[in-house]
Amino acid sequence: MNLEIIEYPNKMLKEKSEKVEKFDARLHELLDAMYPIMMASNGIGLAAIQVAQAKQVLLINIPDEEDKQSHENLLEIINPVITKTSGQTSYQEGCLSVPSFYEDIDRFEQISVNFQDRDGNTKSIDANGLLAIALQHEMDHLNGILFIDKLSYSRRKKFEKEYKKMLKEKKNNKHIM
Ligand code: QAP
Ligand code: CO
Repeated sequence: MNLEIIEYPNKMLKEKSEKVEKFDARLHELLDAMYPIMMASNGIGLAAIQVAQAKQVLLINIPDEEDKQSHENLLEIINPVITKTSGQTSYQEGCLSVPSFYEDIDRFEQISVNFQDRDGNTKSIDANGLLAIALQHEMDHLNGILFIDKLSYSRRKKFEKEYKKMLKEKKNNKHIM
C-alpha cells in the first residue's frame, strides 16, 4: 500500500470518516502501512484521513519516560467513541497535515473511549495527559476537524498568513533546486 500524508488546505481533510465494518486483511494492510509513515514523519498520532483513507482508523504512539517511541506502545484505534470526559487542559498542538505550525488548544483533561482493535474486539481506555490530548486530536480528524479549526478568529487569521507564506517559500525552493 503506497500512502502519502495529505496537507492543509487539501479539502479531503474536511471529510467525515466511515465506520469500519470489515476487520479484514485490507484493514491490517492500512494499519501496517500507516505506522512507518507516522514514524518517518516524527509523528505521535496519525488518522487514516491524513493518508486519504476516509475510515475511522487512527494510530497513537506516545513516547516513554526516555522520550523514545516503541512499537510495543502503539495503539491501533478503530471506530472510537468518547464515553466520558472531565477537566480541562491546554497543550501546544501540531499536526502532520499542518506542518510547522503549533498553537495552544483547549481539550478535556481526562477521557474514556470505547473502540475496536484490528480484529474487531471491543476495548476501552481511560486516558489522561498527552494520550488524552492525542486521542481528542485524532478523533477530531475522523469528523473532518483540524486543530486550526479550534483557533479564535484572530489566531486563525495569523495562521492563514503564516501558512501561506510558508507554502510560497516551499514553492520557491523547488524552483531554485
Ligand atoms: C497530534 O501530531 C497531537 O508540524 C499528533 O513539522 C498533537 O504527531 C497529539 C509533527 C499534539 C498530541 C499533542 C508536526 C511533526 C507531528 C509538525 C503530530 C512537524 C513534524 C505532529
Ligand atoms: Co493531526
